[in-house]
Amino acid sequence: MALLDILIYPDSRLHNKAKPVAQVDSRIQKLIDDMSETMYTAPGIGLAAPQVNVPERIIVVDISDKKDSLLAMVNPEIISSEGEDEHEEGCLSVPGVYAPVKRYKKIRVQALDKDGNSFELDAEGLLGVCIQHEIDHLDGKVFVDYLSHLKQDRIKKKMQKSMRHS
Ligand code: GNR
Ligand code: NI
Repeated sequence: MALLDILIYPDSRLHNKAKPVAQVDSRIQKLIDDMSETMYTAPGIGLAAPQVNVPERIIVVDISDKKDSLLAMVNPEIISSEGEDEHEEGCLSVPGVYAPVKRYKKIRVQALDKDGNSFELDAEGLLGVCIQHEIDHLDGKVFVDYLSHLKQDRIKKKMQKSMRHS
């Protein structure tokens, strides 16, 4: 396995739309392993392939305390949703920044698993938030895109400053 480098906002590659995976083969399985290792090491509760500069529709999520409940989703799609709720979010691509974002309260998601088999999942709470955050990354969206332009400008400056000092 290998640790992958995570792109940091504002990086234009975080704003590209990712392509669907045509076939879940050994290349995709290895990428899922490397993404999982990268997520657990960060540490984070989710990671989307575009964050590690792979423009394909793959996400990994694990919200468990013991880090033993890995969920890998290829070509995930929200097939139904209910309600709205606001949660504080953070992102490995925007380190040190936290802000509330409005999301669906409940979602039903369809995806392919690591073996290429289709499955559906109902999610709410932190799992639902995290899956919506990751699917946004596949569509080229970062959570700060939902904030005011003034806040976005402040965050960009903060990120550029921290890059200069690292
Ligand atoms: O580690 C993460 N924590 C988190 C907290 C609240 C809402 C969303 C997230 S996802 C984030 C990891 C990440 O950046 N995934 O893209
Ligand atoms: Ni993120």
